[in-house]
Amino acid sequence: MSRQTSQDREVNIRLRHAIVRPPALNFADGLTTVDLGVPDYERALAQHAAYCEALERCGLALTRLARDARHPDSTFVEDTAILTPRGAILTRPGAPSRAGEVEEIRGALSPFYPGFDRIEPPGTLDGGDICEAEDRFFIGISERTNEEGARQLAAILVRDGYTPVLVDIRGVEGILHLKSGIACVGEGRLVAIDALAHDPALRNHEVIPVEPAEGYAANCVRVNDRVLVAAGHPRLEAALQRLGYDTLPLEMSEFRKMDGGLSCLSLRF
Ligand code: CIR
Repeated sequence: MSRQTSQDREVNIRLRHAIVRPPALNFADGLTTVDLGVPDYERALAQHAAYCEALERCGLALTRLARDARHPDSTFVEDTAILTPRGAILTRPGAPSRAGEVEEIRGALSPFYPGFDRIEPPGTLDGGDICEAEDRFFIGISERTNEEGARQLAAILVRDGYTPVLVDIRGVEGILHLKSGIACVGEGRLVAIDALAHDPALRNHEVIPVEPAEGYAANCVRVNDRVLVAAGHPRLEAALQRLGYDTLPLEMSEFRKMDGGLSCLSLRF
């Protein structure tokens, strides 16, 4: 492994790989809670292709999985596994229609990890509820991740030397997952929507607030030297740039219609 810079250590180790899966033709049959209309399939494919290209520009080698029409939400690969520099944990997605997505992801991760921990019944947990922030992991308890799933993951993380921090988002309106509302951009900083910005769980971080009109953009993603941001959110982008971040805006309109954000579209490690 190549030498890490001090900046790399602060955002954990430098990312090398990502797993992605384009949306299947029946992508619009997936789950959604928002009322933004039916996604345009061709546009979704084009946005996904631009997203993959952006990850490659950030230095990642991609494992591109085939489209999977058995699971209309399968483009949101992030929900199926938690990857840390010390191990891989297969999740147990909270939506029954997504349970079958995990096994195939295990196959795709097998070349990279010697073994896997798993979230076991009755635990449920979606990767979108887990936010890695240097040596701590925020674990959202949500409609998808139950207390038992959070407890199991916390035990695995403690075993591996990390600090788990639980954040109950069941009362927070308008977000499906914890990472719909917060993101770690490195250097001890979190981006957060209003409803979470003052949560005591975040007190060890500097919070970059996202104003309500730009709430969707809270799901941004630090990838090595860049921060991917959903296009059309100039105030958050400017705030990040003022702090020295090199932002990379990406069109996400079609994934947003299905409750998806930038982080959901890849597993990065
Ligand atoms: C779902 O409801 O499961 C998908 N339509 C969206 C999943 C988004 N995933 C994420 O935020 N990590």
